[in-house]
Amino acid sequence: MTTRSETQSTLDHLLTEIEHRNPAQPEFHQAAHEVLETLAPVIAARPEYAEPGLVERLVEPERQVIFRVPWQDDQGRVRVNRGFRVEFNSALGPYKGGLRFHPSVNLGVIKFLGFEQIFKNALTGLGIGGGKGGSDFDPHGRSDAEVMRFCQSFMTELYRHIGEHTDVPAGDIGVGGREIGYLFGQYRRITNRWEAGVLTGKGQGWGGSLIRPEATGYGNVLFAAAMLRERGEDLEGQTAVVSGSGNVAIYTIEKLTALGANAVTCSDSSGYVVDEKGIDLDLLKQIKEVERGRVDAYAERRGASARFVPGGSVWDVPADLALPSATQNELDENAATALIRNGVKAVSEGANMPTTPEAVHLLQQAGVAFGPGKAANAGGVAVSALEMAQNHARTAWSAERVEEELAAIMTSIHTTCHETAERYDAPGDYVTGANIAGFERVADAMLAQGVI
Ligand code: NDP
Ligand code: 2IT
Repeated sequence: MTTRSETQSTLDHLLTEIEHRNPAQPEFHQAAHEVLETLAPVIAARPEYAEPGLVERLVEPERQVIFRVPWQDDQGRVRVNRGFRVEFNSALGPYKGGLRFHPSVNLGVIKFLGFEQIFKNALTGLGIGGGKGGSDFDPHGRSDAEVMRFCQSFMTELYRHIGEHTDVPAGDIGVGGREIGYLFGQYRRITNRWEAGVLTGKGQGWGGSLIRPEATGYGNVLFAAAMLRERGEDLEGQTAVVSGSGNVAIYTIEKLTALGANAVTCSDSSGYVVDEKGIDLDLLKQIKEVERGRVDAYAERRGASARFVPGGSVWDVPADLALPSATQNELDENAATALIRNGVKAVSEGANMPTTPEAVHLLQQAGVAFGPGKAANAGGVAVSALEMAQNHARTAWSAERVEEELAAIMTSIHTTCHETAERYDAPGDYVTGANIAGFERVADAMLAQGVI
């Protein structure tokens, strides 16, 4: 029987090896650290998980594709971007995970996202493996025609690697309904197949699921509510700070408002808006979803209750709840200190890895309920899997049915994380609970399927 400390030193050795084998990929190192630092108790307790090579296989993607994406801008100039798809783990089902179009995308970013996705998808309890992709293409300021040509070029390579039983991409930063439409069209043209289940997040008239656009934000609010319930509280009357103003942020604010909380902020890379009366969602949707504008326009048009703060940290705004919904490492030690000083009760991650490890530590030490993204934002990919189920059955469920299933999945993820944390002597530690529960499900499938 190996002890926890012997197991931890084996894992530490592996982490050093990961850093050497994957140079210049700090986000991937960070994601691997965050998971491997919590697995010693389960590996020490269950000898089958100490099998040589199991964790080593888990941290090595099954396949990584990198490709050139040439396209012409509206002036006829040829532009060249880089495309990625990292197919990380398919023990539980076809690779599943979004595509991110953002200038900061590189292989390390896609690997961190793909690695997180393995555990997140396992936690949903559904049959989906982990993958992620994207490009360093920046859609900001590009015309619809440019975005279409880019998506068509991107898919002209990606189509070889995906399929409803193989790998099923969806949206992420910079990829929403418009991009999924162009990508699906090109896939259909090249393959001459109506293969609805090859992409999720499709339009509702042509194979998309109701509630998929809302699912990540709604799910995160349900997860936050479940954490509060554990402490004998609910959302009613709580003030919430939300970062971002894209898909996840908008539907986080919508659900918070519906459940009686007051969401007072949103942000983008130019700064943040604070609105004492609570964010006016019709106005925010008009500016962001229709006009594709910036958040300062919200403050200009809203009137006296709102102001725009250029730059600055949204986490300085006093609140009971914080729901980071923009990007990785957006909530650091200083932000955590400000939130704690202002009496925050819960932080629930809508984005992937938005809280730095130091900030997570501070929040947990201060007794703040902390919901890690791989549990709290799993509602989006869960409804993607429900979209795949509807596509497979050539049917469409009602919004009520999808929302009921989403709520049941989020409750089950919360319970699983909570109970797993207790089982491994870390009561209330959702990070440990999520990592161990996700790991157990994937590891069991990998062990059963042999060394591949
Ligand atoms: P969107 O593209 O719809 O919105 C992203 C928002 O975050 C924008 O307001 C954007 O502002 C801001 N943002 C992005 N990058 C940065 C940056 N480097 N610095 C400051 N602000 C930034 O993306 P989503 O809402 O879909 O995704 C948000 C987060 O949620 C991501 O971490 C994503 O991985 C995660 N997620 C998404 C899911 C989904 O279903 N869409 C599911 C689970 C997690 P600006 O326009 O100025 O860049
Ligand atoms: O990070 C994520 O879970 C997503 N971007 C959604 C993935 C999906 O396949 O719906």
